[in-house]
Amino acid sequence: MKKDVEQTIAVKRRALEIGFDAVGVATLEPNAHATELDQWLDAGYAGSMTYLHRQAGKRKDPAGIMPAARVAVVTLTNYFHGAAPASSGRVAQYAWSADYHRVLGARLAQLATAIREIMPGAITRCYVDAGPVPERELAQRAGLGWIGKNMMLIDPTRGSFTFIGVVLTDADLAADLPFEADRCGTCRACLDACPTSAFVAPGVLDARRCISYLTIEHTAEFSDAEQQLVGEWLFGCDVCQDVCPWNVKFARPTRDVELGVRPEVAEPDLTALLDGNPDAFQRGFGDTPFERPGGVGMRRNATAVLANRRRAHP
Ligand code: B12
Ligand code: SF4
Ligand code: SF4
Repeated sequence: MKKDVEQTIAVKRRALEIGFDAVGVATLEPNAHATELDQWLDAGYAGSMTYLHRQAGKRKDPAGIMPAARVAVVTLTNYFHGAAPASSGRVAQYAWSADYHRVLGARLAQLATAIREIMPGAITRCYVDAGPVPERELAQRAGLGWIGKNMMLIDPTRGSFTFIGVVLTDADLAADLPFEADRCGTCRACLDACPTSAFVAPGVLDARRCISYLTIEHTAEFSDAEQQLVGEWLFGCDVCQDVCPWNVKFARPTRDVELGVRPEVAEPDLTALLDGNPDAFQRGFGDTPFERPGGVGMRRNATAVLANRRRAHP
Protein backbone atom coordinates (compact mmCIF):
# COMPACT_ATOMS: atom_id res chain seq x y z
CA MET A 1 0.00 0.00 0.00
CA LYS A 2 1.21 3.51 -0.79
CA LYS A 3 0.93 6.54 1.47
CA ASP A 4 -1.84 8.60 -0.02
CA VAL A 5 -2.82 12.07 1.05
CA GLU A 6 -6.11 11.99 -0.84
CA GLN A 7 -7.15 8.76 0.84
CA THR A 8 -6.15 10.20 4.22
CA ILE A 9 -8.38 13.20 3.56
CA ALA A 10 -11.22 10.82 2.57
CA VAL A 11 -10.81 8.85 5.84
CA LYS A 12 -10.89 12.08 7.89
CA ARG A 13 -13.97 13.34 6.03
CA ARG A 14 -15.76 10.05 6.76
CA ALA A 15 -14.80 10.32 10.46
CA LEU A 16 -16.47 13.74 10.71
CA GLU A 17 -19.56 12.46 8.81
CA ILE A 18 -19.84 9.54 11.25
CA GLY A 19 -20.05 12.03 14.11
CA PHE A 20 -16.55 12.47 15.53
CA ASP A 21 -15.69 16.09 16.37
CA ALA A 22 -12.01 15.91 15.46
CA VAL A 23 -9.67 13.41 13.86
CA GLY A 24 -5.95 13.08 13.27
CA VAL A 25 -3.40 10.45 12.29
CA ALA A 26 -0.53 9.47 14.62
CA THR A 27 2.64 7.52 13.98
CA LEU A 28 3.44 4.56 16.25
CA GLU A 29 7.08 5.03 17.18
CA PRO A 30 8.08 4.22 20.81
CA ASN A 31 6.63 6.50 23.48
CA ALA A 32 8.94 9.44 24.19
CA HIS A 33 7.48 9.56 27.73
CA ALA A 34 8.12 5.93 28.60
CA THR A 35 10.29 6.97 31.56
CA GLU A 36 7.43 9.05 33.02
CA LEU A 37 5.14 6.03 32.80
CA ASP A 38 7.70 3.76 34.53
CA GLN A 39 8.27 6.32 37.28
CA TRP A 40 4.51 6.72 37.75
CA LEU A 41 3.99 2.98 38.05
CA ASP A 42 7.04 2.47 40.32
CA ALA A 43 5.76 5.15 42.69
CA GLY A 44 2.58 3.10 43.18
CA TYR A 45 0.36 5.89 41.80
CA ALA A 46 -1.73 3.36 39.83
CA GLY A 47 -3.08 1.92 43.11
CA SER A 48 -4.97 -1.31 42.44
CA MET A 49 -5.13 -0.77 38.64
CA THR A 50 -2.66 -3.61 38.17
CA TYR A 51 -3.60 -3.91 34.49
CA LEU A 52 -1.61 -0.70 33.91
CA HIS A 53 1.55 -2.53 35.05
CA ARG A 54 0.77 -5.50 32.78
CA GLN A 55 0.11 -3.23 29.77
CA ALA A 56 3.15 -0.97 30.30
CA GLY A 57 5.30 -2.63 27.60
CA LYS A 58 2.74 -1.94 24.89
CA ARG A 59 1.93 1.57 26.18
CA LYS A 60 5.63 2.35 25.85
CA ASP A 61 5.81 0.89 22.34
CA PRO A 62 2.35 1.13 20.76
CA ALA A 63 3.51 -0.59 17.55
CA GLY A 64 3.53 -3.80 19.63
CA ILE A 65 -0.24 -3.61 20.19
CA MET A 66 -0.91 -4.69 16.61
CA PRO A 67 2.38 -5.61 14.95
CA ALA A 68 1.20 -4.88 11.39
CA ALA A 69 -0.13 -1.43 12.30
CA ARG A 70 1.52 1.64 10.81
CA VAL A 71 -0.64 4.44 12.16
CA ALA A 72 -3.40 5.26 14.63
CA VAL A 73 -6.44 7.19 13.43
CA VAL A 74 -7.35 9.15 16.59
CA THR A 75 -10.74 10.74 17.20
CA LEU A 76 -12.19 13.19 19.73
CA THR A 77 -15.87 13.32 20.72
CA ASN A 78 -17.19 16.26 22.76
CA TYR A 79 -19.34 15.17 25.71
CA PHE A 80 -19.67 18.51 27.53
CA HIS A 81 -23.22 19.19 28.72
CA GLY A 82 -22.94 22.66 30.24
CA ALA A 83 -23.31 23.60 33.88
CA ALA A 84 -23.59 20.72 36.35
CA PRO A 85 -26.69 20.31 38.56
CA ALA A 86 -26.08 21.75 42.03
CA SER A 87 -27.30 18.60 43.76
CA SER A 88 -25.26 16.59 46.22
CA GLY A 89 -24.22 13.20 44.90
CA ARG A 90 -22.41 14.66 41.91
CA VAL A 91 -21.65 12.61 38.81
CA ALA A 92 -18.86 13.39 36.33
CA GLN A 93 -20.23 14.63 33.01
CA TYR A 94 -18.73 11.84 30.94
CA ALA A 95 -21.17 9.46 32.64
CA TRP A 96 -24.39 11.45 32.15
CA SER A 97 -25.43 9.59 29.01
CA ALA A 98 -25.38 6.06 27.63
CA ASP A 99 -22.11 4.17 28.10
CA TYR A 100 -19.61 5.82 25.76
CA HIS A 101 -17.79 2.55 25.13
CA ARG A 102 -20.92 1.35 23.34
CA VAL A 103 -21.69 4.63 21.48
CA LEU A 104 -18.10 5.23 20.36
CA GLY A 105 -17.41 1.53 19.81
CA ALA A 106 -20.13 1.47 17.13
CA ARG A 107 -18.82 4.66 15.50
CA LEU A 108 -15.24 3.41 15.49
CA ALA A 109 -16.43 0.20 13.81
CA GLN A 110 -18.04 2.37 11.09
CA LEU A 111 -14.80 4.32 10.72
CA ALA A 112 -12.82 1.07 10.45
CA THR A 113 -15.19 -0.10 7.69
CA ALA A 114 -14.65 3.22 5.89
CA ILE A 115 -10.85 2.81 6.13
CA ARG A 116 -11.13 -0.68 4.62
CA GLU A 117 -13.34 0.65 1.79
CA ILE A 118 -11.02 3.57 1.05
CA MET A 119 -7.85 1.47 1.38
CA PRO A 120 -8.89 -2.01 0.16
CA GLY A 121 -6.99 -4.81 1.91
CA ALA A 122 -6.31 -2.72 5.04
CA ILE A 123 -6.65 -4.32 8.44
CA THR A 124 -8.05 -2.37 11.38
CA ARG A 125 -8.56 -2.67 15.14
CA CYS A 126 -10.67 -0.31 17.27
CA TYR A 127 -10.07 0.88 20.84
CA VAL A 128 -11.88 3.19 23.21
CA ASP A 129 -10.67 3.32 26.82
CA ALA A 130 -9.71 -0.33 26.60
CA GLY A 131 -6.58 -2.28 25.86
CA PRO A 132 -3.00 -1.09 26.25
CA VAL A 133 -3.38 1.97 24.03
CA PRO A 134 -1.76 5.22 25.29
CA GLU A 135 -4.73 7.23 24.06
CA ARG A 136 -3.76 10.74 25.24
CA GLU A 137 -0.21 10.30 23.97
CA LEU A 138 -1.51 9.23 20.52
CA ALA A 139 -3.98 12.13 20.43
CA GLN A 140 -1.14 14.57 21.10
CA ARG A 141 0.92 12.93 18.36
CA ALA A 142 -2.05 13.16 15.99
CA GLY A 143 -1.99 16.94 16.46
CA LEU A 144 -5.29 17.08 18.37
CA GLY A 145 -4.05 18.94 21.46
CA TRP A 146 -1.54 19.03 24.30
CA ILE A 147 -1.45 17.13 27.58
CA GLY A 148 -2.22 19.63 30.35
CA LYS A 149 -0.94 19.82 33.91
CA ASN A 150 -4.15 17.97 34.86
CA MET A 151 -3.02 15.15 32.49
CA MET A 152 -5.99 15.75 30.19
CA LEU A 153 -5.65 16.01 26.41
CA ILE A 154 -6.74 19.60 25.72
CA ASP A 155 -8.01 20.54 22.28
CA PRO A 156 -7.37 24.29 21.90
CA THR A 157 -10.75 24.76 20.18
CA ARG A 158 -13.00 22.67 22.47
CA GLY A 159 -11.19 22.03 25.75
CA SER A 160 -10.84 18.64 27.41
CA PHE A 161 -14.37 17.26 27.87
CA THR A 162 -13.76 14.81 25.04
CA PHE A 163 -13.56 11.06 24.64
CA ILE A 164 -10.63 9.65 22.70
CA GLY A 165 -11.21 6.76 20.31
CA VAL A 166 -8.57 5.02 18.21
CA VAL A 167 -8.43 2.83 15.11
CA LEU A 168 -5.07 1.11 14.54
CA THR A 169 -4.46 0.18 10.93
CA ASP A 170 -1.80 -1.03 8.54
CA ALA A 171 -3.12 1.41 5.90
CA ASP A 172 -0.36 3.79 4.88
CA LEU A 173 -2.17 6.99 5.82
CA ALA A 174 -0.31 10.31 6.02
CA ALA A 175 0.43 11.24 9.65
CA ASP A 176 -0.26 14.67 11.14
CA LEU A 177 2.37 16.72 12.94
CA PRO A 178 2.30 16.34 16.75
CA PHE A 179 0.86 19.21 18.81
CA GLU A 180 4.15 20.45 20.23
CA ALA A 181 3.03 23.58 22.09
CA ASP A 182 2.23 23.50 25.82
CA ARG A 183 -0.51 26.07 26.30
CA CYS A 184 -0.80 25.75 30.08
CA GLY A 185 1.83 28.43 30.53
CA THR A 186 2.04 29.64 34.14
CA CYS A 187 -1.54 28.58 34.98
CA ARG A 188 -1.96 26.03 37.78
CA ALA A 189 -5.70 26.32 38.43
CA CYS A 190 -6.30 22.54 38.18
CA LEU A 191 -3.48 21.70 40.61
CA ASP A 192 -4.77 24.17 43.21
CA ALA A 193 -8.46 23.26 42.81
CA CYS A 194 -8.16 19.48 43.19
CA PRO A 195 -10.17 18.79 46.35
CA THR A 196 -7.90 15.92 47.45
CA SER A 197 -4.49 17.35 46.44
CA ALA A 198 -4.06 14.35 44.15
CA PHE A 199 -1.44 16.03 41.94
CA VAL A 200 2.01 15.41 43.36
CA ALA A 201 3.50 17.63 40.61
CA PRO A 202 2.21 19.19 37.38
CA GLY A 203 1.12 16.27 35.13
CA VAL A 204 1.68 13.68 37.87
CA LEU A 205 -1.46 12.30 39.48
CA ASP A 206 -1.47 9.96 42.46
CA ALA A 207 -4.57 8.03 41.40
CA ARG A 208 -4.99 6.65 44.92
CA ARG A 209 -6.08 10.13 46.05
CA CYS A 210 -8.15 10.86 42.94
CA ILE A 211 -11.93 10.77 43.46
CA SER A 212 -12.38 9.32 39.99
CA TYR A 213 -10.22 6.32 40.93
CA LEU A 214 -11.80 5.92 44.36
CA THR A 215 -15.40 5.97 43.11
CA ILE A 216 -14.91 4.01 39.85
CA GLU A 217 -11.82 1.80 39.88
CA HIS A 218 -11.24 1.06 43.56
CA THR A 219 -13.07 -2.14 44.41
CA ALA A 220 -12.58 -2.38 48.21
CA GLU A 221 -14.70 -0.70 50.87
CA PHE A 222 -13.56 2.85 51.71
CA SER A 223 -11.39 3.55 54.73
CA ASP A 224 -12.61 6.53 56.78
CA ALA A 225 -10.02 8.74 55.10
CA GLU A 226 -11.07 7.59 51.61
CA GLN A 227 -14.72 8.11 52.44
CA GLN A 228 -14.00 11.72 53.40
CA LEU A 229 -11.87 12.31 50.29
CA VAL A 230 -14.78 11.66 47.90
CA GLY A 231 -16.79 14.51 49.46
CA GLU A 232 -19.96 15.08 47.44
CA TRP A 233 -18.84 13.09 44.38
CA LEU A 234 -20.86 9.92 43.80
CA PHE A 235 -19.13 8.87 40.57
CA GLY A 236 -16.00 10.36 38.98
CA CYS A 237 -14.93 13.99 39.39
CA ASP A 238 -14.70 17.01 37.07
CA VAL A 239 -13.06 19.64 39.27
CA CYS A 240 -9.66 19.73 37.49
CA GLN A 241 -11.51 20.18 34.18
CA ASP A 242 -14.21 22.59 35.37
CA VAL A 243 -11.61 25.14 36.49
CA CYS A 244 -9.44 24.91 33.36
CA PRO A 245 -9.60 28.21 31.43
CA TRP A 246 -9.58 26.30 28.14
CA ASN A 247 -12.88 24.66 29.16
CA VAL A 248 -14.33 27.82 30.67
CA LYS A 249 -13.67 29.61 27.39
CA PHE A 250 -14.11 26.98 24.69
CA ALA A 251 -16.21 24.02 25.90
CA ARG A 252 -19.63 24.06 24.20
CA PRO A 253 -22.51 21.71 25.00
CA THR A 254 -22.66 18.70 22.71
CA ARG A 255 -25.60 18.30 20.34
CA ASP A 256 -24.86 14.61 19.92
CA VAL A 257 -28.22 12.85 20.21
CA GLU A 258 -26.60 9.56 21.24
CA LEU A 259 -24.95 11.36 24.16
CA GLY A 260 -28.17 12.93 25.47
CA VAL A 261 -28.37 13.50 29.24
CA ARG A 262 -30.18 10.85 31.27
CA PRO A 263 -31.46 12.62 34.41
CA GLU A 264 -31.54 9.39 36.44
CA VAL A 265 -27.76 9.17 35.91
CA ALA A 266 -26.86 12.88 36.04
CA GLU A 267 -28.85 13.40 39.28
CA PRO A 268 -29.37 9.94 40.70
CA ASP A 269 -31.54 9.03 43.66
CA LEU A 270 -28.99 8.21 46.37
CA THR A 271 -31.51 6.40 48.55
CA ALA A 272 -32.43 4.06 45.68
CA LEU A 273 -28.73 3.23 45.24
CA LEU A 274 -28.51 2.31 48.93
CA ASP A 275 -31.17 -0.34 48.40
CA GLY A 276 -28.60 -2.69 46.79
CA ASN A 277 -31.16 -4.73 44.84
CA PRO A 278 -29.10 -6.15 41.92
CA ASP A 279 -32.09 -6.49 39.54
CA ALA A 280 -33.22 -2.91 40.14
CA PHE A 281 -29.63 -1.69 39.63
CA GLN A 282 -29.32 -3.64 36.38
CA ARG A 283 -32.65 -2.29 35.09
CA GLY A 284 -31.80 1.31 35.98
CA PHE A 285 -28.10 1.51 35.21
CA GLY A 286 -27.05 -1.65 33.33
CA ASP A 287 -26.25 0.32 30.14
CA THR A 288 -24.54 3.27 31.85
CA PRO A 289 -20.99 3.82 33.16
CA PHE A 290 -22.30 3.01 36.69
CA GLU A 291 -22.03 -0.60 35.58
CA ARG A 292 -18.24 -0.50 36.15
CA PRO A 293 -18.34 -0.24 39.97
CA GLY A 294 -21.67 -2.09 39.83
CA GLY A 295 -24.45 -2.12 42.40
CA VAL A 296 -22.07 -2.88 45.29
CA GLY A 297 -19.62 -0.11 44.39
CA MET A 298 -22.38 2.43 43.82
CA ARG A 299 -23.94 1.58 47.18
CA ARG A 300 -20.54 2.20 48.81
CA ASN A 301 -20.29 5.56 46.99
CA ALA A 302 -23.82 6.63 47.94
CA THR A 303 -23.14 5.70 51.57
CA ALA A 304 -20.00 7.87 51.51
CA VAL A 305 -21.76 10.90 49.98
CA LEU A 306 -24.58 10.70 52.53
CA ALA A 307 -22.09 10.34 55.42
CA ASN A 308 -20.13 13.36 54.13
CA ARG A 309 -23.34 15.34 53.79
CA ARG A 310 -24.22 14.55 57.42
CA ARG A 311 -20.70 15.57 58.45
CA ALA A 312 -21.01 18.90 56.62
CA HIS A 313 -24.53 19.62 57.94
CA PRO A 314 -24.81 17.83 61.30
C1 B12 B 1 -6.18 4.60 34.06
C2 B12 B 1 -7.06 5.74 33.61
C3 B12 B 1 -7.57 6.59 34.59
C4 B12 B 1 -7.08 6.56 36.04
C5 B12 B 1 -5.69 7.25 36.12
C6 B12 B 1 -5.71 8.63 35.45
C7 B12 B 1 -4.37 9.17 35.03
N1 B12 B 1 -4.25 10.47 35.06
O1 B12 B 1 -3.48 8.43 34.65
C8 B12 B 1 -8.24 7.31 36.76
C9 B12 B 1 -9.27 6.31 37.21
C10 B12 B 1 -7.82 8.17 37.95
C11 B12 B 1 -8.83 8.12 35.60
C12 B12 B 1 -9.53 9.29 35.79
C13 B12 B 1 -10.08 10.04 34.74
N2 B12 B 1 -10.14 9.66 33.44
CO1 B12 B 1 -9.21 8.12 32.71
N3 B12 B 1 -8.23 6.79 31.81
C14 B12 B 1 -7.37 5.91 32.24
C15 B12 B 1 -6.82 5.09 31.06
C16 B12 B 1 -7.56 3.74 31.00
C17 B12 B 1 -5.30 4.86 31.08
C18 B12 B 1 -4.50 6.14 31.40
C19 B12 B 1 -3.08 5.81 31.79
O2 B12 B 1 -2.42 5.00 31.16
N4 B12 B 1 -2.59 6.46 32.84
C20 B12 B 1 -1.21 6.39 33.24
C21 B12 B 1 -0.56 7.72 32.83
C22 B12 B 1 0.85 7.82 33.35
O3 B12 B 1 -0.58 7.69 31.43
P1 B12 B 1 -1.32 8.79 30.52
O4 B12 B 1 -2.43 9.41 31.30
O5 B12 B 1 -1.69 8.20 29.21
O6 B12 B 1 -0.17 9.82 30.39
C23 B12 B 1 0.83 9.72 29.38
C24 B12 B 1 1.15 11.13 28.91
O7 B12 B 1 0.85 12.03 29.98
C25 B12 B 1 2.62 11.02 28.60
N5 B12 B 1 3.38 12.13 29.12
C26 B12 B 1 3.95 12.25 30.31
N6 B12 B 1 4.57 13.40 30.40
C27 B12 B 1 4.37 14.04 29.22
C28 B12 B 1 4.80 15.28 28.79
C29 B12 B 1 4.44 15.68 27.50
C30 B12 B 1 4.88 17.00 27.03
C31 B12 B 1 3.67 14.82 26.66
C32 B12 B 1 3.29 15.23 25.28
C33 B12 B 1 3.27 13.58 27.13
C34 B12 B 1 3.61 13.23 28.41
O8 B12 B 1 3.18 9.87 29.18
C35 B12 B 1 2.17 9.22 29.92
C36 B12 B 1 2.43 7.75 29.73
O9 B12 B 1 2.31 7.38 28.34
C37 B12 B 1 -7.20 6.01 29.84
C38 B12 B 1 -7.52 5.29 28.53
C39 B12 B 1 -6.25 4.84 27.83
N7 B12 B 1 -6.26 3.62 27.35
O10 B12 B 1 -5.30 5.58 27.72
C40 B12 B 1 -8.44 6.80 30.37
C41 B12 B 1 -8.60 8.26 29.96
C42 B12 B 1 -7.26 8.92 30.11
N8 B12 B 1 -9.50 8.80 30.97
C43 B12 B 1 -10.30 9.71 30.55
C44 B12 B 1 -11.20 10.46 31.37
C45 B12 B 1 -12.33 11.20 30.67
C46 B12 B 1 -11.01 10.50 32.77
C47 B12 B 1 -11.70 11.44 33.78
C48 B12 B 1 -11.92 12.86 33.26
C49 B12 B 1 -13.05 10.81 34.21
C50 B12 B 1 -13.78 11.57 35.31
N9 B12 B 1 -14.38 12.72 35.02
O11 B12 B 1 -13.84 11.13 36.43
C51 B12 B 1 -10.70 11.40 34.97
C52 B12 B 1 -9.60 12.47 34.86
C53 B12 B 1 -8.54 12.42 35.90
C54 B12 B 1 -7.24 13.05 35.42
N10 B12 B 1 -7.06 14.32 35.70
O12 B12 B 1 -6.44 12.37 34.77
C55 B12 B 1 -10.13 9.94 29.05
C56 B12 B 1 -9.37 11.26 28.84
C57 B12 B 1 -9.80 12.06 27.62
C58 B12 B 1 -8.98 13.30 27.45
N11 B12 B 1 -9.53 14.25 26.71
O13 B12 B 1 -7.88 13.44 27.96
C59 B12 B 1 -9.33 8.63 28.61
C60 B12 B 1 -8.34 8.85 27.47
C61 B12 B 1 -10.41 7.61 28.21
C62 B12 B 1 -11.04 7.89 26.83
N12 B12 B 1 -10.88 7.00 25.87
O14 B12 B 1 -11.63 8.90 26.57
N13 B12 B 1 -8.51 7.58 34.40
S1 SF4 C 1 -10.55 14.18 38.94
FE1 SF4 C 1 -10.94 15.36 40.85
S2 SF4 C 1 -9.81 14.27 42.45
FE2 SF4 C 1 -9.04 13.51 40.47
S3 SF4 C 1 -7.27 14.81 40.05
FE3 SF4 C 1 -9.02 15.82 39.07
S4 SF4 C 1 -9.79 17.26 40.62
FE4 SF4 C 1 -8.44 15.83 41.68
S1 SF4 D 1 -6.13 24.49 34.51
FE1 SF4 D 1 -4.38 25.61 33.75
S2 SF4 D 1 -2.60 24.32 34.25
FE2 SF4 D 1 -4.43 23.05 34.45
S3 SF4 D 1 -4.63 22.03 32.46
FE3 SF4 D 1 -5.88 23.90 32.36
S4 SF4 D 1 -4.49 25.46 31.50
FE4 SF4 D 1 -3.22 23.75 32.17
